[in-house]
Amino acid sequence: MKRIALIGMPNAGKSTLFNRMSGASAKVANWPGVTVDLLSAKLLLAGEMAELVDLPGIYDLHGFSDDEQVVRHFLCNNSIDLIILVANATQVDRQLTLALQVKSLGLPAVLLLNMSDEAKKLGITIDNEKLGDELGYPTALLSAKYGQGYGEAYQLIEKELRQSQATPAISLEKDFAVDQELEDKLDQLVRHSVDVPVQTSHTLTEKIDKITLHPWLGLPLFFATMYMMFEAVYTIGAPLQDSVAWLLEGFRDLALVPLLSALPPLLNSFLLEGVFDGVATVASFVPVIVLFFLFMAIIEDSGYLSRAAFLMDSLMTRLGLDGRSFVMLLMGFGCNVPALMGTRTMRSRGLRLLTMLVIPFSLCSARLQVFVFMTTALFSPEHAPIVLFSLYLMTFITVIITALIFKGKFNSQEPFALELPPYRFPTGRQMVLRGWHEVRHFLRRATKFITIGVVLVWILTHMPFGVEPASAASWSGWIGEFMSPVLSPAGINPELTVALIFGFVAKEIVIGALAVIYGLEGSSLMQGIAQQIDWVQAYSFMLFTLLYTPCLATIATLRSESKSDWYSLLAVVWPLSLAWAISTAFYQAARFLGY
Ligand SMILES: Nc1nc2c(ncn2[C@@H]2O[C@H](COP(=O)(O)OP(=O)(O)OP(=O)(O)O)[C@@H](O)[C@H]2O)c(=O)[nH]1
Ligand SMILES: [Mg+2]
Repeated sequence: MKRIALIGMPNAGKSTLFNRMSGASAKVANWPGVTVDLLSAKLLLAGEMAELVDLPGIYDLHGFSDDEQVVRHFLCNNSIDLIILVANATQVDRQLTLALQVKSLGLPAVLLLNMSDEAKKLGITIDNEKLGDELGYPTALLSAKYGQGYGEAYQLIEKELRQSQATPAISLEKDFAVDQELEDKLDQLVRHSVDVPVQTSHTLTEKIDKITLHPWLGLPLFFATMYMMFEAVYTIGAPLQDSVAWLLEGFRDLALVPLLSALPPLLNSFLLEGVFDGVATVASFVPVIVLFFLFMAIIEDSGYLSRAAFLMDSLMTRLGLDGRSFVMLLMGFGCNVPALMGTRTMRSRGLRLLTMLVIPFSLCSARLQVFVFMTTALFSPEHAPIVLFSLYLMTFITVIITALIFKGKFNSQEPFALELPPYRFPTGRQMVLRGWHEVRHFLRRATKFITIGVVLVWILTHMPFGVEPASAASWSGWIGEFMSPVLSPAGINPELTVALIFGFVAKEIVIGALAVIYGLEGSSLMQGIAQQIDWVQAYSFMLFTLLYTPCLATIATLRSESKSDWYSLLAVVWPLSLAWAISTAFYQAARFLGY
């Protein structure tokens, strides 16, 4: 099978093109360093199946950060039939160095000058035929996002692929042409075929930046935006969740209950109160999660992330972190795993380890489900969004505490230069892809962890045979009892304890587990819990859920990215201790104050 690789500088639009060509839903965002790992897809090109590989962005082939190593490693270990060089057409003068390096290695390639829509708006004209002739690579103008020039680019790729011979894996030790020589060549290329108006500026971007980057308005505006986003997720999401839960309840009562009634009671309870209640309770949150990711997509794809990095950089530096760490924390609101991997762009190991230590405090979408559930059950609709936002603030408080304590141990001097990309607006297509990606991600986790988790919880609550489910005599009762000296100071009762234990595997299981433990589902589960615990206990439980040891996938990623057992142990034990300390302090203080 022929192999094609996408190579280009960060944020040039490789993943956008990859998605367009293969129909995949690789993550796209207006931030350099989104793709940090190989991603491949198969597609029919020039009459045969080909493998298309999306790679992390690189500034040049000499780079040594972990994401750049991925590219080097790929080039050195795979034969490649064609390289698609993706360059940002508004920055040809800087982006062609890479093309020249690839050329000097003698690799077959086509050059696509992407973002031609932006170049056009800026009045930049590029004679792509001439540029291609001088460079020695077929060249086309393209807008991967909006589709202009896509047909031509596609034909070009097919034509080259038919002609090209696989080149064996290359050795990057090989000397490139001397850099000065490349520089001169680049100068000449640009002078002959690119016409840039004397003054180019993204005027709209500049206007917006006057407000968003305002010295004292910028940060409050940023936090207000985030608050509005969470408020919107809650106010739109909670009713959506409600309706899905209502539909699932209807399905249960009208179809499942009669259907399963002939089964022996224990099996009936296993299927209905174990598998169905558990999984359905978690599934009812899918709309909230999709909604949340659509908002995140707007923030990420607009370029506001880079502004956040800019605004927070000096504060973060005082904590031993930098603007990129802050952006990774925000990305962690979606899922901690890709955020942890996103730190690969950092060259300093100290900075990387410290950032990876704080990312798991980021309130990910799995935890969001638990909190939407708990706040809806125990707080009024006016208070719920504020409670939710306070948990997001808690993320930052614990990040600050952690960074201050550990910054001496993981220090770094890596300078961080930030380029602010122009504002871009996500297209409907990108939003649909993103939403779909999240639904699939959920289904994968559902089949992998959530079902197994709720089944295990059912077994624990119903064994040994004949006990009152989830009573003190059941296995789960024993576990809750056993752990109670540790968790009762935090106001966490035995039922919640069992849910927390399973939340260690994946945080979504927490609500699934509660459904199974209480033998209830949907709105009746919320009422059931509201009768059992008060808001102080609920908030303490949420604090614990937010902060304690991240899920298994996060731990596995921490281990594989750090390659250190000691570090991984620290990353498990520290959040667990902090979770206990903070929830206990909160609970005791609240009770002391008479709440
Ligand atoms: N205006 C415009 N924006 C584009 C185009 N192609 C991509 N973008 C935007 O550019 C940004 C970066 O796109 P990505 O596809 O994530 O870029 P990438 O090269 O994969 O970036 P890394 O993975 O970080 O190396 C996103 O905001 C895209 O929506 C285009 O043709 N025109
Ligand atoms: Mg990418």
